[in-house]
Amino acid sequence: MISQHPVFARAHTNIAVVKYWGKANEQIIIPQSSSLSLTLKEFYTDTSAQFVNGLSHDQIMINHHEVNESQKIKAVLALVRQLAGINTHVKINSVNHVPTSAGLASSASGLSALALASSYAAGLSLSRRNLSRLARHGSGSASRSIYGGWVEWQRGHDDKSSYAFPIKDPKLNDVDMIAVIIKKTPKKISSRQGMRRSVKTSPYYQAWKRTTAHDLVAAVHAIQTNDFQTLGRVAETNAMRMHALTLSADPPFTYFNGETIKAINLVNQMRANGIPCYYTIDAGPNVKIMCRHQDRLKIKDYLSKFFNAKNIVISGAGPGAHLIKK
Ligand code: 2P0
Repeated sequence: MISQHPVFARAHTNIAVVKYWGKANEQIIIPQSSSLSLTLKEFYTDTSAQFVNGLSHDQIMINHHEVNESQKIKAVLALVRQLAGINTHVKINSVNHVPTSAGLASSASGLSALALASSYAAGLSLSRRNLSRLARHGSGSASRSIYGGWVEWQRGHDDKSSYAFPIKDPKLNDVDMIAVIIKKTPKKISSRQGMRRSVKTSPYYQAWKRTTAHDLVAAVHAIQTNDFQTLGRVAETNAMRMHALTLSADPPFTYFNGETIKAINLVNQMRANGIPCYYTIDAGPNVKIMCRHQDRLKIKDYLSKFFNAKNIVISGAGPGAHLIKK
């Protein structure tokens, strides 16, 4: 039965250490390869959902603005209605505590929170696995934000087999991510367009698929054996190889800007000075620096000499998507 009251859910973003960059099926979002991420405590989306009889259309508010055209949101809502056997329209209110479209994966937290809030509001009680599959239909990376901590999204080969799950027995439990927020304006080439172009035109795409499969195995092993150095090396290499797919596409493009390169150089300097830290970069100019909790403040202090301290945000691991009371 559909809920008579709004249902509130919170989901946190995640940052991939082994990246998802390309779809095998664009319709239902089956990726070309598996990926691995850490869910982050400091960045999240709160979403409420209520199906209301007699409503003539879906009313969707994101950050207090009405949104009409969102393929990602429509994909999730269509599936929820199909699963619940209803035609009722819905009121959605979503607020990001993440800079939208700044390469900090607001779609991961947003679509994950939407999957939980809307399915629950429609009277469904989905398992975590099915929530992950539902969120995946909205946005690939959202499938991982259903869970907290270290999470793998297994590629699978169809709708049923492509879902995320938490890494078993993680031993690396003191990793923080330091986000250097370089630019908050929306990017010119969406992840969706960028990955499509890379799959279609980069001559390196097959090499990426081969190497990223090895990276995944190495990263999982590093997490399970408390091997921070290996995880960091794998994450950096994997991120740079992902960005090589944008540089090698036709026409080529990049999400980096000058400040991105500056942050990369600073990480290399800190490491040369004996501070263990590694960078990763998503589909935007921001740089996220992976470190152990004990080193986070000295890294922030050092970065603050070169970037505005307000734009340097430290986050530990966060929880999976959950319902909240308002
Ligand atoms: C990731 N990114 O693994 C990769 C790394 C960005 C770079 O997943 O088309 O919003 O909605 O499935 O998940 C961002 O892309 O793309 C992303 P869609 P999504 O986190």
